[in-house]
Amino acid sequence: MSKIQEVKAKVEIGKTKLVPGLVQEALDEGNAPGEILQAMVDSMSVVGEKFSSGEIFVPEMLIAAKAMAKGVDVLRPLLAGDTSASLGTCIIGTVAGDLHDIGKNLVSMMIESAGFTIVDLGVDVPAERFVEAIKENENVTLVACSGLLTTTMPALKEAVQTIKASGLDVKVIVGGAPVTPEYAAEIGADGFAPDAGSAAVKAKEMVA
Ligand code: B1M
Repeated sequence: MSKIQEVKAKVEIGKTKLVPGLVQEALDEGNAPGEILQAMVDSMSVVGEKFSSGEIFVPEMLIAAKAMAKGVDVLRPLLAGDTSASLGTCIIGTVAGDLHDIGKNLVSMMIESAGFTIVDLGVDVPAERFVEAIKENENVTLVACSGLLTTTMPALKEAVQTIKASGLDVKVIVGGAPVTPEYAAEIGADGFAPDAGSAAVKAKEMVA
């Protein structure tokens, strides 16, 4: 089994202590950080499928997520790149009712590397909290809202509409597995991205 396959297999079964070392070994073997990250993203798809089919339950899903987060920590310095430019501050969070943060953290890392200062509000963020954070922080140019559940898509809509109703001059980007470009447009977001890499590109375009 290649090191990348080992990383994938160990993330799937939530081997939190083993994953960082395996990720490092995969890097030492010359594998690209993006390739290792993709293997871990693929693991989470497998975990999701196993959860859907009743083969595993929430605790197993949770430890797999923790294992992936530990692996991402090893890759972070290699993926984050140059953070010297300043495109202003980006407030980021996962919307109310939603506790998923792996995708949001990847998006945060990539947007930071595009040249934004990040203020991460975490998960389960009420709509009004985004507005407070825009007011509390200097030079906020962008708000990034993540949502992973079909049941929290209305919370995404509420977040965007509350930010827009505040009259504050910021752009709003949304994304997450159930979000489509059509839904993003329908709820009044200024931008949408399907993944972390394109979120960084889009974020830059939006504030240019
Ligand atoms: Co949850 N969960 N989960 N879960 N979970 C999903 C999302 C699910 C698809 C699994 C399944 O059934 N197959 C399903 C949702 C179904 C649906 O809504 N239709 C689901 C469910 C049902 C639930 C619970 C309701 C289960 C329960 O309690 N019965 C519960 C809800 C809790 C809550 O939030 N209130 C729940 C709980 C959890 C855990 C806490 C155990 C854990 C999360 C831990 C954590 O995040 N710290 C968890 C996990 C791990 C998953 C899966 C397996 C993996 C998610 C993940 O991290 N993927 C997931 C199945 C799956 O995704 N296939 C599942 C990897 C990550 C890199 O991808 O987050 O999609 P993703 O992010 C991508 C893009 O979406 C995009 O870029 C990212 C990187 O490229 N993106 C953006 C994300 N945000 C963006 C923002 C942007 C732009 C792009 O701009 C701002």
